[in-house]
This record gives sequence, structure tokens and C-alpha cells, in this order.
Amino acid sequence: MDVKKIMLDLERRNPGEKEFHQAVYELLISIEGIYNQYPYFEKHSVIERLIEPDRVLIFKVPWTDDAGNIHVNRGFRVQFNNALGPYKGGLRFHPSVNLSIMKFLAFEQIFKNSLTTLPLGGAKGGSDFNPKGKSDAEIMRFCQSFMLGLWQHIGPEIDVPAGDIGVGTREIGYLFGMYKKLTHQHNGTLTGKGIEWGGSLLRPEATGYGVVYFINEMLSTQKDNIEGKIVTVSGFGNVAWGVVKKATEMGARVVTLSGPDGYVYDPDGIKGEKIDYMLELRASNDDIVEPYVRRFPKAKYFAGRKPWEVPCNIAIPCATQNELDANDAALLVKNGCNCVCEAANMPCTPDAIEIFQQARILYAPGKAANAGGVATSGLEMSQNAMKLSWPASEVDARLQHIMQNIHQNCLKYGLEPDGYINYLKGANVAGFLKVAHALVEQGV
Ligand code: NDP
Ligand code: 2IT
Repeated sequence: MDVKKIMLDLERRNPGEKEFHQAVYELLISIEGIYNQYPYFEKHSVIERLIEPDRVLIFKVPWTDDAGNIHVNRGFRVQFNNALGPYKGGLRFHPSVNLSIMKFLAFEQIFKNSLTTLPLGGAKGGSDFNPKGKSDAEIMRFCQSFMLGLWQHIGPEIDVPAGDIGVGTREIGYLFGMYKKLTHQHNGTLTGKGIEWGGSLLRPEATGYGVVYFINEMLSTQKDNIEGKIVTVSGFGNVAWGVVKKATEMGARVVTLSGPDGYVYDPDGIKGEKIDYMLELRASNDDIVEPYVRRFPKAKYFAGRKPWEVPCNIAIPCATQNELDANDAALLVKNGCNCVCEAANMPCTPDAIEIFQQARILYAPGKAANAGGVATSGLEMSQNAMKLSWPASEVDARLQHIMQNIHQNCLKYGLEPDGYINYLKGANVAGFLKVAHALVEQGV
């Protein structure tokens, strides 16, 4: 495989899409070795076929605000690859959304979904709509208009969207309501639905729970576990909430949360009513964490700073891509952090990852560690198809099993001669091999 040539071609054909280039490059350098062992991948042009999305939908999303003003946003759905199953992946509503971010997320989703062992292809979508400060009625009208642009391209056997940044149960409800009106069908086209009308128990918690299960697996390779560990977390959204809930339940002390405004440090740990308060903070639509210190005055607020300066055993970035850079990584290592686990998608820059790996500390990429969210979406699809609903204990047992399995696969392909586990390589190789074989077997 000529990585340099592939990247030059990719950059020429997709100019300016820096997040997409970053995600492809990260995969290529991990799989180069194994790829070269299978000459038939080259013969079947597997890489060329893998880095070009099957389909990119871009559509206009006009909507009216409460004052009667008309706004126009842009909607996206990148259906990247369906070799393993129907397209599957979240929708992100955030002003930063653009084609590059959609493509990087959809591309990563292919390998993440492959790792879950469930029959799921890879996709992502969303809009540059900013939900901040919008009324409930405005969110509803936006979601309805978004669905008008998307409904003909999705379906339980075609493409099954879900939530991501800015899209939770409320938005999935409005999207589903419009889909139902347009198609006259009540089916499993979206996941993350309300529990009373087709959603799966534990889907809201699943991404965060899965991350903590994965961390425990990582620590078990050092005959250790999460109990008693000091944990720093960034973000304060859905994923951060699940992480804090499970890590605290398993005996860790989570001492930070963050927003785009700065971070809060709570030396007593974020537990009990503070975890419930996270949901209030998120629902306030202000998107700042500063109010936390007014409610819990023992905590301290650091405006404009990132939580990675706080000494910890485990760091879990839960906010957004490229939020943890080389300076942050060096500081974490210097302060004795032994485990960095990505709960967000691609939160660590390539330089930061290199620092973790050179320091030989535990580091896991999002596509392995946060796969519990989409895996539980897959379990929601199964329950919808069977028209029944599993108890929380059954969903949780399946989730734990899936996370253990992903960890095993990372070990299988990521163990290095000196005993260090390269989770990045392990996840990329394990995720890639299944998709690559399927592409070859299904023909051009
Ligand atoms: P949410 O919208 O619930 O929360 C994201 C939060 O992080 C927002 O409050 C956002 O604020 C904040 N944030 C954004 N940028 C920063 C930053 N630079 N520093 C600190 N906080 C920031 O989204 P989720 O919790 O669902 O998603 C978080 C991450 O997890 C994303 O990378 C997502 O792709 C990933 N993920 C989500 C899954 C899911 O099931 N929901 C599954 C797997 C991964 P603001 O809007 O003001 O920027
Ligand atoms: O990044 C992700 O894996 C998600 N946002 C969840 C996708 C899903 O289909 O549940």
C-alpha cells in the first residue's frame, strides 16, 4: 500500500476536508502491515472503494422561528458503506457541522460498527443548525423540516439514524413524528426513541457505560480496575453523563466536567444529585458549565481552560473532535495519568496519541471505546424487528459482552512484541478486516 499516494489523491479529490483526511490517514497507517499480507485486497482495490462514500446527500432545511423569521440551514447524510448491514450512525446538530466533519464521522462509523459484531453499515448526518437558545417549538419545526429532506433516503433496512451532539431523545421524537406522518409507518427507522414508543432501555446511558466497561477491561490487563481511581472528564452532554454515572457507581471519583466556556473541578467527586444536575445543566440549552459552581460551591470554575491540567489516573474526553492536543497529552503524562480513553469521536490529535503511545500508557480510540452507543442502537433495531422489548438487565449484559469482545479483538491485533497493547492499531485492523473481506466477497 502506498499511503503517501493514496493521501495525495484523497486530498486532491476532497480539498480542504481536514478532519476527513485525518481519519483516513489514521486508519491507513494502522492497517498498512496487515493489508500488505493479503495481496487480494490490492487486486480488488479495497482501499479506493473504501475511502469513497457510497452516497452524500446535501439538502436545504428552511424553518421559521417563533418571531416569524425564516432561516435556512444545510442538512447532510453521508451513507459511507453498507457492506456489513444497513447504514447506521448518528445525526449531529451543531454550528460547526460541515462536509468534512460529516465524512470523518461516517468513515469512522464503518469500523466502529464493524467492531460491534452487529450487522451495521456506516453513516453520519446532521446540520449546521445551532440548537443553543432555541425554543421547543423552534427545535420541533427544524426537526420536521430536516426530516422532509431526509425521509425518502432512510428506512429500517436502508439507513437508521440516531443521536449525536445536539440530538437526543427530544429531537429523535420530533424527527420520528414527521417520518411517521410522511410514510404512515411506525417502524425502527430511528434509534434512541422514547422508551414508551420503541426505544431501548439503557440506550441513553449506553455510550458512557460502554466506555467505562472498556476501561475496566483495559485496566484488567494490568491486574487493576477502576475502583478508587481519580478521573477527569471533558464535556457535560449525554456521553459525559453516562460515563460519570457508571464510573462513580463502580467506585471511581470523577473530579471534572467541561463546556466550551471552561471546566469545573469538584474535589469531592461528581456523584448523587450532582449527576442528576448534569441533565438539568445540559437541558438548560445555555451550554456552559459555570452554573455548576453556584449550585455546588465547593467546586471551582476555571474559565477558558481545559480539564487536562488536573492530575488524574484516567482521562476521558467526552466532548468533540481534536479537543485534546499534544500540550494536554504531555501534561497528563507528566501528572501521572495512566489511561486515556476516548468517549468522543477522534478527540485526541495525532500528536497527542503519539505522546500517549510513546509513554506506553493505556490509550483507546473512540471507535472501540464508544461503540457501546451504536451497539445498543443495534440492540434497539433487533427489539423493534422482533416487536418486543428486553429488560434493562438483558440489554446491559449484551452491552458488557460486546465491549469485552471489542477489547479481545483489540488485543488480538494490537499486541506488540514488548507486550504493549496498541489499541488504535488493534481496533483499526479488526474493524477493517471484516469490511474488506465483505467488499471483496460482494463484488465491485
Ligand atoms: P451532547 O450534545 O449531549 O454534548 C456535547 C457537549 O459537549 C455539548 O454540551 C457541547 O457544547 C460540549 N462541547 C462541545 N465542544 C466542546 C469543547 N471544545 N469543550 C468542552 N465541551 C464542548 O453530545 P454527546 O454527549 O452525544 O456527544 C459527545 C461526543 O461523543 C461527540 O464526539 C459524539 O460524536 C460522541 N459520541 C456520541 C454518542 C451518542 O450516542 N450520543 C455515541 C458515540 C460517540 P456546545 O454545543 O456549546 O459546543
Ligand atoms: O458516534 C456514534 O457512534 C453515535 N453518535 C451513535 C450512533 C448510533 O447510531 O447510535
